[in-house]
Amino acid sequence: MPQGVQIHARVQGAQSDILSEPALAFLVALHRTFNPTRLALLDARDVVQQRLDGGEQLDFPSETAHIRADPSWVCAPPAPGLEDRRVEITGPTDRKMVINALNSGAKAFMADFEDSNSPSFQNMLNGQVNLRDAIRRQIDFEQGGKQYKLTEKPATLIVRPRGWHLDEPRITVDHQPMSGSIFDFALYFFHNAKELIARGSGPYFYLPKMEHYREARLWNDIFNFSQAYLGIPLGTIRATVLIETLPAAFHMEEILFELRHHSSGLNCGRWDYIFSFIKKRRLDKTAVLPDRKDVTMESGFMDAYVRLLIQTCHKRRVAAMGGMSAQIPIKGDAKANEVAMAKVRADKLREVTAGHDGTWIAHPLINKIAMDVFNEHMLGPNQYHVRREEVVVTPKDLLNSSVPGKITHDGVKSNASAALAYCAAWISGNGCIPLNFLMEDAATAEIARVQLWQWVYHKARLDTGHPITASYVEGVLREVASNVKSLVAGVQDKQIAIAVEYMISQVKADRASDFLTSDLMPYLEALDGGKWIKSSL
Ligand SMILES: *[C@@H]1O[C@H](CO)[C@@H](O)[C@H](O)[C@H]1NC(C)=O
Ligand SMILES: *[C@@H]1O[C@H](CO)[C@@H](O)[C@H](O)[C@H]1NC(C)=O
Ligand SMILES: CC(=O)N[C@H]1CO[C@H](CO)[C@@H](O)[C@@H]1O
Repeated sequence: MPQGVQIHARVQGAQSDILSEPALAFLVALHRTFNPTRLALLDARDVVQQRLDGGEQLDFPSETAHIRADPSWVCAPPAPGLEDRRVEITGPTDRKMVINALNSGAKAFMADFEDSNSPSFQNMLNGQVNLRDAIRRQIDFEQGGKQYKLTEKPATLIVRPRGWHLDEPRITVDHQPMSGSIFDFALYFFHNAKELIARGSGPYFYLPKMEHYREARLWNDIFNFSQAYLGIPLGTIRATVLIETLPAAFHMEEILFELRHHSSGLNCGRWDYIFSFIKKRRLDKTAVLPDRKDVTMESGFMDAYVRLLIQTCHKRRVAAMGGMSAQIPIKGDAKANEVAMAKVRADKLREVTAGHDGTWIAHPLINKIAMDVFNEHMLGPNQYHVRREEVVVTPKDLLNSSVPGKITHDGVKSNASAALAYCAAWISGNGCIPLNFLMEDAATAEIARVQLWQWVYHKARLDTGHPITASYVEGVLREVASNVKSLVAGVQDKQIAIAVEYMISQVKADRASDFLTSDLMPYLEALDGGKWIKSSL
């Protein structure tokens, strides 16, 4: 073990190949070089939040006006396997899912260590093992008479590491927890970059939840360092940044600029964006939103951000990726299924006609629907020529919170139920659950959590005039708790009880927490058979 490293959880079987001595040495080098910057950038987020709490409004940064005004710079050309991204499938990294997603017919698979994954150490390490084996085509297996086998031309693999705010508390370096982002990125890169290049692909990433262009600069510095460390050419890595926080919408050009040697575009992370919109403007009474189902892509602030993202990406010649429709197929009810699939089709049509170069799906059976829409309306590999020069998006547009809709008892109830079900599942080691035929991940659960907080904090009222008080929401949470077991397979009473207490404490809090995934992290300890140190956050 390199000096200064400690592992605080059980590591067994193939997992120990992932945490090999040279891989740990790489983690240590990255941690010592870059973790101080990460911590400083997280502190800077708090400073921005305090200013917003004090009534300041977000704006495009003045110090980088010259970067936005300079038409001459463009991003790196598409790397092998990323030339045409019309449909990308996303999902966690279990072995079966990895095979099904790579075989789905989608152009790319975003293998997710982030919001659709519960970050128990077992999940993180097994995911690395599965990706390593998939890249080397050593992943085929048989179970219950069924063959799981990679096809000849699997999707291009893109990996999403955790965001900057998450620690990896099971590994400490010099008694400090590692960064979850660095851990996920580094292990995947270290074990697979050369193999991917040799097979005609490359190390590709999706980068989540950034809030400032300096956070993109940190990623770029890590990319340069890592490519030099392994001796592969600078500019081999590609990264698509999810624009899914409100502050990042004001930094789109700067984020592309920082990553321009490694950028493969931006993506509209719509669910986290709604979550961030509520959270960043938590004290702003004018930002209170109606029921989650009313906050659609046509809402003023959502529409403005989509248009600005497409315009920005095409100006800099990279992909403007669309987002996820959460609908999944409804088996055994043809009529309901047709309604759900029509929603997916309409959403994909909106994206392709707006100028997006590709979109996301959460289920293999949706691939054909999305593919048909894009094939019909996007004839070449991308739509970079759709420049959207007519688009003018102002800060006011990005902050336009006038969304038609109401807050209803049903809205409170279904959000309470979604938040509880998700938190309970997450604690049990599952980060992605189908609920009422929608795929819920951490981002959608986060919307439910902060909406409940926002309505209580701002003393909002239901459409009936009934005040939304903490005790009313507490009553709803306790009432719907009894249904959670029937909603999600495999959760235990203890986990539901933790979720209920957590959500009640959130609703009553003076401020909702930043992330449920940080708050609930200590409960995952039980799954890892070890006693790891508490997260530093
Ligand atoms: C990172 O690498 C690129 C080449 O891909 C180079 O142009 C750039 O200057 C490097 N950045 C830093 C901060 O070293
Ligand atoms: C805000 O967005 C709505 C669409 O949801 C739009 O009708 C309205 O004109 C916008 N308001 C302003 C001030 O631009
Ligand atoms: C009415 C409303 O907005 N309810 C949403 C709350 O969250 C659940 C969980 O996914 C959704 O299904 C509802 O649409």
